[in-house]
Amino acid sequence: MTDPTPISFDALLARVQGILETCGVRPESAAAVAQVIVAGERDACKSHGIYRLEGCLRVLAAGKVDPQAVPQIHDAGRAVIEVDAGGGFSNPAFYAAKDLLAARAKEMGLAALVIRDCLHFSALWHDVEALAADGLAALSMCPSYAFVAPAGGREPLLGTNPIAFGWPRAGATPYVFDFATSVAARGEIELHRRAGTPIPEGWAVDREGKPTTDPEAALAGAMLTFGAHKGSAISTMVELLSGAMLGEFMSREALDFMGGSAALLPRHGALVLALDPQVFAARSGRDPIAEGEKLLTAIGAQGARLPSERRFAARAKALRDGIPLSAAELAQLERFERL
Ligand code: NDP
Ligand code: PYC
Repeated sequence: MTDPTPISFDALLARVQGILETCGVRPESAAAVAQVIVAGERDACKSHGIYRLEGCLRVLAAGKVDPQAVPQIHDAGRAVIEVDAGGGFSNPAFYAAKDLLAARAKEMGLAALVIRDCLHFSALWHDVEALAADGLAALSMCPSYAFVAPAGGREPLLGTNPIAFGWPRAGATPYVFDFATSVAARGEIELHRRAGTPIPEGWAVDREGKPTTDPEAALAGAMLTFGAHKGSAISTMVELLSGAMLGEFMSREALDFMGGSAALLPRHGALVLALDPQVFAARSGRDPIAEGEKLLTAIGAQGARLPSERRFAARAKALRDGIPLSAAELAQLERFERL
């Protein structure tokens, strides 16, 4: 096997954006989608890095995402702001409304962004990290497509339903966690399938409901929630808050809309909450960021790592040395550039 070839963030960004534009995506949307894909690759989040480009191109070719959609903001000056992605990608819709969401959270203490009718394929840490950079705590969640069995069941019904949380820190990278409520993201299982490696025990059951470490059998069967009934309940909450409550697809409908195929990325809504810790703590006379710091440093003092520490370390390395791409990944990029 040959060593990976390093490529700079800007060079990879330009190539991914160029591929999307060639496939008909309007430049502003291509830029937003490329940012989140390349940031995932830079941070060594392979399941939502450049591997996702292939899925985006497949949905574009299937006509299940509008590449020219321009996000429309609906703002009545209240705590809930809506942005209609118009069947386009979620990332440009988020970035179209992000500054308004942050300003409203600072004005009112908390504000919510409802993203309607979007093609959602990406990692969520990108959104909460951007809000934490504005001094805000943030929660982001969305349904996905129904490949996960509820705890105690064996039929796929829930999505891999990611949830991310961000908390600002003074002079440090924010506290951010971001995970699928299934044991692993579906993308992780797909990467095992491609590599021909087994998945760890406890990730999935086969069509007969039997535990499996075979990625093919897992993709054909049902994925499992993390933490048994606890993850199942959190996943259900994600369906209710970012599906039912918004009047947007839950994961079952999202899968049906894509013809029952995981080859196409899911289309539904998303919910992003932004909270200003300074507003919440104002009457206490205490500094919420300094208070939070006591906990976060105490965790580190035990030798435990914080979520996203691995990601931030990977980012620093990639920005210094380049983003390592395998020969197969480079060949695929070149193939897409010839489309
Ligand atoms: P992981 O299990 O890889 O990571 C989950 C989180 O836990 C990360 O914040 C990670 O930080 C942190 N973490 C991992 N190990 C430790 C540890 N030992 N100590 C402390 N923290 C730790 O994520 P998933 O596979 O569940 O999800 C991957 C991505 O997939 C997410 O970004 C998610 O948004 C995305 N996704 C998107 C979906 C969609 O529909 N759009 C659906 C499902 C998932 P670190 O990164 O630093 O390791
Ligand atoms: O990895 O489960 C996943 C996923 C679904 C949609 C985007 N990512």
